[in-house]
Amino acid sequence: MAKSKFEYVRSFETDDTCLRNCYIVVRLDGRNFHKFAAQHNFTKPNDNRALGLMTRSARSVMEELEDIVISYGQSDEFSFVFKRTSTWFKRRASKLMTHVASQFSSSYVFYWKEFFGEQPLLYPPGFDGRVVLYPSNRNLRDYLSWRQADCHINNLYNTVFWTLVQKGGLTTVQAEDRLKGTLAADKNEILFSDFDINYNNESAQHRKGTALIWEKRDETVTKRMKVPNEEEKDVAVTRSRRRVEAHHCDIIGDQFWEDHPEILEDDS
Ligand code: DGT
Ligand code: MG
Ligand code: MG
Ligand code: MG
Ligand code: MG
Repeated sequence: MAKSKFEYVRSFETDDTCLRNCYIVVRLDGRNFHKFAAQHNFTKPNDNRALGLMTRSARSVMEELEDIVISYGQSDEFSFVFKRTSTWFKRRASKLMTHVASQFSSSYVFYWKEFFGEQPLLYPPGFDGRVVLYPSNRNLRDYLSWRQADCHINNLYNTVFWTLVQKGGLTTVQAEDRLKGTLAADKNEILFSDFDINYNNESAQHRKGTALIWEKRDETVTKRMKVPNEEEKDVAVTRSRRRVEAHHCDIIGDQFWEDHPEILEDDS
């Protein structure tokens, strides 16, 4: 077909192909969720409706887009890991990132009611996205460890802070003062001694965040079947189905990765 004289503008497009053999990580983060959380009365420090909606939206991303092997979320962020051999959208960073961000954002709005009921969504939320490449399993695990460590540090701080305010009667300024310079052990001690709270018994979802992975599960359904020379009858049929499953466990140590060897591909 003849080309128009305008065709040349295509050559202005730049190549953003992700380097081969690398895991492609897309991390999304809610835009100005400090305000969004306040305006929608998110409970402090953790709102289970909001966390549930984030997880539901991430599940939709995994189910609708190809080649995501694990995703990890906490607070207003979610990271999606594409397998290193993925050729989805020719590994073009902008395509991958925008598909993840738009699928996630539309799901967040679409499923809002399932988690917030009659409480209205006051304005359209947005999420930023970035792409980072990790060339080795060690680098990828360290990336996910970094996000989970961030979850732990923030959640420990926020748990003590809001306990001091909500149960200890301190003002937010006093609570901030009380926590200045304290280490993790000190924070655990405040919770335990002053409020009889063992941090390790707090919600795993809040302490560890949420890892979503694909798992095979046997599913049994009863089917009405016509058996030769007999009348129709109910027969139990078991088949193996891939499903996205949520884990709220440690992903920094080796155990999780040994339990799920199919997530990472060989480094060699
Ligand atoms: P950004 O990302 O630079 O546009 O700005 P923010 O405000 O989204 O900041 P970010 O992402 O560093 O921090 C996340 C904010 O979201 C933080 O202010 C606390 C809020 N948030 C996230 N999850 C919850 C929750 O479950 N409950 C409450 N109350 N707030 C939450
Ligand atoms: Mg930020
Ligand atoms: Mg944010
Ligand atoms: Mg954030
Ligand atoms: Mg099109």
